[in-house]
Amino acid sequence: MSRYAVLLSLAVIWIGNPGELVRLQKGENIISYNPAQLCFSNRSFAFGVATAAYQIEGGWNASGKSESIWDRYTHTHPEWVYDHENADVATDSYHKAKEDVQLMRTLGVQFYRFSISWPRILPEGFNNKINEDGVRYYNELLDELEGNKIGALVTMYHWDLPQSLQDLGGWTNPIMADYFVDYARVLFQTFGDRVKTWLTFNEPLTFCHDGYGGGDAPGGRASGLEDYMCAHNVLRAHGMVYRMYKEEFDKDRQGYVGISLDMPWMEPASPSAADKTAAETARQFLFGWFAHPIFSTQGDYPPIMRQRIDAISRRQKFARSRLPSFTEAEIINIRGSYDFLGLNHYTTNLVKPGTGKISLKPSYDDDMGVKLTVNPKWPKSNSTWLRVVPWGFRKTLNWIKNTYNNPLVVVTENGVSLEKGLDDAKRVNYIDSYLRSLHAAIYKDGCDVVGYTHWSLLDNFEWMRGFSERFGLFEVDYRSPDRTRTARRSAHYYATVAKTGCLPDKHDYKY
Ligand code: GBH
Repeated sequence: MSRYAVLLSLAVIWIGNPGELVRLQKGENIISYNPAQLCFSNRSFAFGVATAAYQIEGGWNASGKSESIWDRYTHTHPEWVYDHENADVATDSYHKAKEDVQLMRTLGVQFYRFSISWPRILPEGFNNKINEDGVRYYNELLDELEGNKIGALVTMYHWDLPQSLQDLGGWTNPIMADYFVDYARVLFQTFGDRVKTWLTFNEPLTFCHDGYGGGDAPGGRASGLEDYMCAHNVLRAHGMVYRMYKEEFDKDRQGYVGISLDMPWMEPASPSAADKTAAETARQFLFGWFAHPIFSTQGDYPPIMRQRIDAISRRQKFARSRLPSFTEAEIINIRGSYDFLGLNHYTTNLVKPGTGKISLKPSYDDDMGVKLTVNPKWPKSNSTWLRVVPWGFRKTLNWIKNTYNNPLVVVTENGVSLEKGLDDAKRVNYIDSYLRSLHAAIYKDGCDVVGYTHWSLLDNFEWMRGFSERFGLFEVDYRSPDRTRTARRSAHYYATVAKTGCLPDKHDYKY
């Protein structure tokens, strides 16, 4: 078997044990690539699992926690959720920190990506009142992780805005950026001694586009307006938090702040020039919207968004573009505000140009002007939007490498939803095929990826789909008061990957 060396600029991020140094090195290194056995080189590549506060914690009003926009939404409009459920209890992880960490221990993962609930830490939304029991819970979780030598990658915002702040306009209100900075400062002060790797936001595309532009909480349903306002303030907030962290908390440059952005691969529906252009436009609208201001050398919104939205706004007789403008100072503040890029990747779409019709009513879809489809032959999952297309992962990573000068990437989510059941061979195949694609992106193409996070540790509340879509390595029995967790076949498979750093032969793990 031919063994050959690939020269790549190696950047190592250690999502280490809390309390230990998190180190980042950039330099030249040689990693050997052996196609016979796919290994992720050495322990500098980390495997983890992810969850999010609202989806697992439960304890929605326990010990001082206030209402989030998702509590309000699911309580007032249960019929908007597929199975009319809510996450009042969810997997009850608020009472099961120890048990959850034990699950991770059996997986042998190097880190846990979880999110902190803003309304649990700051019930008023503001930093005038800190909820001690909220702090206690995350301290307990961090202690437990440390005791089990599992690192922490912490998301500050995974969609559960305090309702009190939504009452002030939420992310459409520019002042929200200041309140987010106040919240982030509390997190750095309280947990920053142990947590060295942070994500400001999870998927602003989803919570701005689906939440403010569409029907997800808080249900703004103002596409082409509120979604752009939300994104604008989120980007400002992200830049401000990054700078604040570096100035106030990270003098010795041992901490890392990034953001998680989601990107389905956008594949041209045909090799035609029109389809290729449409696919690139879609990438810029979906990913570039957030990535261009932060990760490109120019900063600011992608030129194609500026052009299209300005022009369409004019045709709709708006006095100004519906896409807000940054000040020069904001552009500079946001540009380069990252230590790494968090990528959430699940699936692929085919892209061709849209009809070109522009309605009078503002619409993000009209602004983007493309038509997204899938190849009906691509294997299905239990989510309509998610088809299994492993090669799209490699293309996504290469596009990021080429577009943003090969930034340091941590895959912060990847996974698949299936029916209930422990023998989830399809999930094993999904992970295996996506990891092969990731491996090629790193060792054949030189993409600078240093970590992989599986979504999810366990089944949880899947937003608008309630409990009907299951993404867990561990199955959760929602009918048992204990919310009993049971390892699926994929948990055994993933444990082998996480413990050895190599992809086993499919029959080479115990189940
Ligand atoms: C992630 O988003 C989330 O970060 C995570 O919380 C979630 O549990 C996980 O995915 C699994 O879904 O129903 O047709 O309107 C992934 C990106 C964006 C995919 C919103 C689903 C809704 C499509 N998601 N999208 S649709």
